[in-house]
Amino acid sequence: MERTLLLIKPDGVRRGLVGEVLRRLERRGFRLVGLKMVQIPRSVAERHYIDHRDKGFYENLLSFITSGALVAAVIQGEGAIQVVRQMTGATDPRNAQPGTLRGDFALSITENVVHASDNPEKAEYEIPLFFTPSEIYTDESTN
Ligand code: 3AN
Repeated sequence: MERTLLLIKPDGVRRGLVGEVLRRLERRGFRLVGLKMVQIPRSVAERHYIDHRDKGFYENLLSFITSGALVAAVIQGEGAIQVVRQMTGATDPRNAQPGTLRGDFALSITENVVHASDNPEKAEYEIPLFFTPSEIYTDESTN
């Protein structure tokens, strides 16, 4: 079964959107198999955003993502990577469709509420940055 990493970024936590985001994902039929609140150190943020290290917005991005607690979740289900990305909406919230998380809750490209892995290789890279294997609850262990 496919798994993806979903982050509710510090702005989403500060604005009280944790329940709303998780509710939408669960209602869609996905299962939460990992969940934690954590303020990540710069070293984890650097690894998470390694693809953006040469971009002009990189330092801003790092200071924002480390600015407060975030909620990290491992979401499991059929087509999780693609479907959760669709539910997230476009990176620039001005282009995000209404009905998506960013389309409903964001206007800023930096403070855009959520992150979701954008392909299987990324999901495989990102999940272990936030979760050890024993923090992921498989069907067997939760049934
Ligand atoms: P997504 O989060 O939709 O996968 P990415 O991976 O292209 O988008 O970008 C990662 C994060 O970097 C975005 N969520 C956003 O916070 C930030 N970001 C991307 N593009 C810009 C930009 N042009 N200006 C400022 N921040 C940006």
